[in-house]
Amino acid sequence: MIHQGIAAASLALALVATAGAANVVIPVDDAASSLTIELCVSGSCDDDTSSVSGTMDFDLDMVDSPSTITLNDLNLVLDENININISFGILGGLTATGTNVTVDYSTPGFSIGPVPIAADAFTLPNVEVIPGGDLNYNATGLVCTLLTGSNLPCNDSIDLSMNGPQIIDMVPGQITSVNREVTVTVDLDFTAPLDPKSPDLGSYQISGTVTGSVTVPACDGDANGDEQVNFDDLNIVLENWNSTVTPGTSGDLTGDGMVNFDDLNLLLEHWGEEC
Ligand SMILES: [Ca+2]
Ligand SMILES: [Ca+2]
Repeated sequence: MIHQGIAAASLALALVATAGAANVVIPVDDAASSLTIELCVSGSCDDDTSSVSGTMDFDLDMVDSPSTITLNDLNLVLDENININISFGILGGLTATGTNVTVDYSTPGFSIGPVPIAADAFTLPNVEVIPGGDLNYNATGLVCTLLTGSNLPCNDSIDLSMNGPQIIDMVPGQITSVNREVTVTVDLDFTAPLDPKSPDLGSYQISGTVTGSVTVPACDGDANGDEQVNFDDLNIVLENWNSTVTPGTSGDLTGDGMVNFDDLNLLLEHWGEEC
């Protein structure tokens, strides 16, 4: 019964949290987004950077001047191969190529947030991601000996998803919304072992900044910007009835600077809609 109570309370909270939320699916701007993979073996490291494509899926409490943000999904794809070369000179070394590397939100359907937005900034806690792709490596000399000692071959392909999900304690982000164009930027940084069974062997770190923008279509009939057309909007229209206002504000839904029957008609046409 306790569990049922908690489940019911969680459901009620979820319903409250999603009421009036605007969903924005943002294509990642590959020209302004990049992730770096640094591979470290036996204390020596090398890194390579790729531009990033994909999508980010968020909910905002409102499109204009949002005060909360919720993360629904992340699907990030590294556009280029990652080439790593760690050399110990005459003692050998390791070359590795990462192909089709991805970073995906590992629990779609289980959202994080809403978290508050303050001065265009927010922090998403405990974001669980799962890296994907293949890491083909070739080890010689000392590194090969180390791998053999961990019962790993000196030449192999590692499926990066085999390590399972990785939890990023804090993902800082920034958001701006101007004329319904929403831009979100997040900073990712996490480190995972190369082989969870041999954590001393080495690790890789994925870090970088991912950003993108999307223009959210106008929500006809929505006077208060919460992406729903209901009594809250009707009240705003009635409060400003027959007034001259700044166009597009204070219940002027048609953008002509007057609050009158044209606005009421538009509101009623879209009554009950969610944008
Ligand atoms: Ca509204
Ligand atoms: Ca009007």
